[in-house]
Amino acid sequence: MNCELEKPRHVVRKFHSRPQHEGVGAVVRRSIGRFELRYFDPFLVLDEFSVAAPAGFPDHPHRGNLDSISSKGAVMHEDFEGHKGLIKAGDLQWMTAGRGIVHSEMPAGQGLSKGLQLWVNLSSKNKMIEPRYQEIQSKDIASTSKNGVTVRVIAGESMGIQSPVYTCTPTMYLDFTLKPSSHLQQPIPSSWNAFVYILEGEGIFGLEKSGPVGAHHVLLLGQGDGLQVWNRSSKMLRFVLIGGEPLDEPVAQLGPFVMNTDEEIDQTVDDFQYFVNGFEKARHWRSEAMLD
Ligand code: FJE
Ligand code: FE
Repeated sequence: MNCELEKPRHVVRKFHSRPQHEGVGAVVRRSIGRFELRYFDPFLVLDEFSVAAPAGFPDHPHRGNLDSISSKGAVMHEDFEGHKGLIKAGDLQWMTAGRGIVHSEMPAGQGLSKGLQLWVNLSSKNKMIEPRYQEIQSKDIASTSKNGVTVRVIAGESMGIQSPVYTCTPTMYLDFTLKPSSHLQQPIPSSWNAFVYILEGEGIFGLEKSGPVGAHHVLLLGQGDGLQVWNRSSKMLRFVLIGGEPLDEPVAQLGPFVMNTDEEIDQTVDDFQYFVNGFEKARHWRSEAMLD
């Protein structure tokens, strides 16, 4: 690659994500957001999900965070604003919950729906914005390949290409595939927190002398201006590199409600219960998934 890093980041913590139950009958591997790793500013949750009907994530609310789904196998999404759509294999949905959303996320079609769900925190000034969606079909996700390295740019930029997704909290989300014997150097803004989640194969991350790490591991990166990765195995290596500007604000969280103070959480619970301040439409709405 054409860029030389001055201070490559090293891996400072490593966790293996085991399957756990979430939603209704669904199984996820949670990396960020698990007990030992409650919060990695600005990231609240990263789940690798693998779900088949009738299991899924029926009607539930969000406030104060945004979440993205990138899927491998279809997920049907619908919300109380009447927004509805199928997230197909390779597609991306970036939802900014803001002041409030109630939605359902259910697998569609035969077999397993797999993918990643990331929850990014919003700064105090953005927590109560109007909810919005950005949906991008697989064919429209910016992608490029060079010297055995392929990147799909979900958010941010890499290898000279840029994602059209706008993120309120500055975020980089890159989906890399490295052929055997390939090497990657990816710049990351020095003030950002960043981590890797490995989906397939095994790779050497950070220090060339370190041992290879395999699928379902999350690697938190230390300080520096970028990341180096080597694929010395005989198989494809696939991982995501996710980074974000830390908010450096207090976090008060009750499940899908993420605010700054306990008072704001109490207010949110009231708002949801009494259908006010953004939750008006929750009074009469049920997803089709719930009506079946
Ligand atoms: C949620 C429990 C949940 N990971 N991965 C509590 F499971 C969820 C939730 C999800 C989810 C949805 C998809 Cl499609 C994929 C997920 C958790 O919906 F929001 C709360 N509050
Ligand atoms: Fe949700």
